[in-house]
Amino acid sequence: MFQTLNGFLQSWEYEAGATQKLLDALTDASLRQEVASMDRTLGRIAWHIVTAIHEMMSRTGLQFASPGEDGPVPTSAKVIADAYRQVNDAFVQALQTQWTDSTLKEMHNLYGEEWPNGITLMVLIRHQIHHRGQMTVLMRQAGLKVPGVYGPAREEWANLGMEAPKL
Ligand code: NI
Repeated sequence: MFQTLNGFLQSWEYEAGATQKLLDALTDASLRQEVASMDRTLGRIAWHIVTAIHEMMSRTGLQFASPGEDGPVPTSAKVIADAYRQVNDAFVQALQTQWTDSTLKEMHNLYGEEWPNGITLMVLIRHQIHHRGQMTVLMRQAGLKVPGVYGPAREEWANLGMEAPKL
């Protein structure tokens, strides 16, 4: 649970930056990558990450512009990556202008439970991490280079003058 708005914003800056790097690495063809025909494609997961910020945070009364969950998934990777950039900027600006530290203790109904906003922000981060992990697997399967998130990806070890650890 976040106690201060600044504490969240500092964590979120890194998380949103890592998400943006992944979205910027997508190609149009890769959006069709899927684990199985019953599962979400890479494009659908990426778009879910974009729209989930507003889907979740609007339940707290926070107001900012975002595409909705229900529209069709864009077929352009650039459209998805640019949408995340815009939604994220609007989200951060909304937090900075509409919330203070004390707003984090306010309770709202999220999916049938009462959560303080400080918890909702933590869940937002965890939800994004969960889907970002799914994305990195599908990105490898689609033959894309995957940027490192919490440490170097395979190709990035060489830039550090090191060999990737073998398992
Ligand atoms: Ni989800």
